[in-house]
Amino acid sequence: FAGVNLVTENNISSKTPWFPRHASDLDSCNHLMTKYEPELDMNHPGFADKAYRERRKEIAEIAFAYKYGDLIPCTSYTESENSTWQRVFNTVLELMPKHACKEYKDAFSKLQEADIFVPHRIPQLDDVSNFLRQHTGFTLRPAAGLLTARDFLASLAFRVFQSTQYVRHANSPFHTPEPDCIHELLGHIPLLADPSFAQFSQEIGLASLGASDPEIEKLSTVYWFTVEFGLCKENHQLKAYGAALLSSIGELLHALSDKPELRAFEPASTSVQPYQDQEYQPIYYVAESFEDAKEKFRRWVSTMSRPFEVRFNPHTERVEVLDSV
Ligand code: TIH
Ligand code: FE2
Repeated sequence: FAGVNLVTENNISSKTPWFPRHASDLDSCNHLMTKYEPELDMNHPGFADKAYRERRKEIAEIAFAYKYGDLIPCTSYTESENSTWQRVFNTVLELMPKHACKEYKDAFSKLQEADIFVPHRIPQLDDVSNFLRQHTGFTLRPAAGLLTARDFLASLAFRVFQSTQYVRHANSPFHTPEPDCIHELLGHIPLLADPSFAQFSQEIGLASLGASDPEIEKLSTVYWFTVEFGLCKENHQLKAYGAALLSSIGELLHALSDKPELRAFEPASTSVQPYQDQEYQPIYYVAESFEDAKEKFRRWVSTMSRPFEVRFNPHTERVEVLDSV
């Protein structure tokens, strides 16, 4: 690291958007995107269901009150919520052996052994957070809904994953247009327990700190086509690793059918591919492996315009800013 200096506050251009420097700064990274809230979106299955909307609000209170260092309060889920979980959980069990990547399956087994993944009850975020901490150092924070890309990606830089805690509407168990805890748990959690994937996720986060708006847009598009909807190869077969595929049997089967277009993951082109988030994707990107995706991502990130580099110090949970000479 010869020639690399820590920069002082003043060396960061005043044009650089604010970004969190310490994990506790994530207390300010909880801005919500309102586009899918059940009150506002007429297509949302909860739009006409007042009790559902009330329940969502009740659970969101936990996230609004949460501060760095708190335990994540338990939610006591209703019988109907647990049964929605069970329906999705059972289909994942059925489809996973054939369609999920190896890393997902391995971590899934560990979550079952730890009694965190069981069919009849929704896991509590605090138990999941402790599990992840022991495997990759990732932890969870409760989120009240879909966050802005900037806030969501920033938390990944600290190995913090912002997770919703409410449950999708009982009428649409197999696909929802917005994240819910079933998506977080069955989609994201297993891979966040995999060291290589955890590293990839953190690097997307680090690249986002202080990035310009157009760069954030590109990074969140890469996130979309990898972490959410990614496919990969395994012994010449196509497997799913994207969380939104693994938590939605509807879309998983669509992705692996002959309907969508498949392209090789290439950050420069993937990052500018427009996507839609209401229906199944028409295009998916295929990675050779996590290691290969990470290599390509690193090379592409190094072409971004940010005039400084960052590195995460896990002992202090602080992001250090370095001059990039
Ligand atoms: N479509 C996912 C599901 O049904 O589980 C939820 C989503 C997560 C991110 C985008 S959509
Ligand atoms: Fe997600």
